[in-house]
Amino acid sequence: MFEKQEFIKPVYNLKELPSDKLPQVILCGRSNVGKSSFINSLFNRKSLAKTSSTPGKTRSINFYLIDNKFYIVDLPGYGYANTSILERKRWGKLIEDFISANKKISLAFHLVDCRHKPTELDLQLNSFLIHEKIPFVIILNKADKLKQSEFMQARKNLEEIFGREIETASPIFYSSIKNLGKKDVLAKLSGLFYG
Ligand SMILES: Nc1nc2c(ncn2[C@@H]2O[C@H](COP(=O)(O)OP(=O)(O)O)[C@@H](O)[C@H]2O)c(=O)[nH]1
Ligand SMILES: [Mg+2]
Repeated sequence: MFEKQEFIKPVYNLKELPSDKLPQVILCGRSNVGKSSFINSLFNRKSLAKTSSTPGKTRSINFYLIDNKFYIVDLPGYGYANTSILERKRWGKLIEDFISANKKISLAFHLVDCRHKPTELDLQLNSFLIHEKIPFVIILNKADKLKQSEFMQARKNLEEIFGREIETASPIFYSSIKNLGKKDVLAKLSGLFYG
C-alpha cells in the first residue's frame, strides 16, 4: 500500500489531462501552505514534489500516480500577494473548470495554515467544493508551529470562517515536519482505495 509514487506530468491546459479513469484526490489551498511538502511527507519522499519558500511557484496542475491506483493532484495555490488580477482570474478559472468538468475526484484535501484564520479565498474554495459535491477534509497544516494551548483557537478560527458544521468534516491537524496527522490522512486514503 502506497509503495509506488510517480510524478506523471504537469498540466497547464485542461486538454492535457490524463485520459484514464483512475480516481483523483486533489490538494488545494493557499500558495505556500505546504501542499508539496504534504505529498513528500505522506509518502516519505524528499523531493517527489518540489517545495519552495517562494510563494506562487507552482503554476501547473501536477499529477502523482500512487500504486497505479489513484492520483494525488497538486493544484496551484492561490492568494499570494503579488499576483495580478488577471492572473488571479486565470487561476480561478483553471481550477474551477478543472474541478467542475472532472468526474473523477474522490476527495479534496483543503490545506489551511492553522496559525491564521482562513481567508476569503479559502471560504470561496470551501463553498465551491460543497457546491460541486466533492467530499473534502480540512488539513490544519503546520501544526508544529502551535503551542499546545493554541490548538483550540485554531479550531475556533476554522469554525468562525467556515461555520460550525465544519467540525463534521473532521479537520486534521498536520505537520510534515513532525509527521503529525499522517496516520489519519493515510487511513482516509486506504479506506477509499484499499477498502
Ligand atoms: N513549519 C512547517 N513548515 C512547513 C510545513 N509544510 C511546509 N512548510 C514550509 O512552507 C513552505 C512552503 O511549502 P510548500 O510545500 O512548497 O507549499 P506549497 O506552495 O503549498 O506547495 C516551505 O518553506 C516549507 O518548508 C509544516 O508542516 N510545518
Ligand atoms: Mg507546491
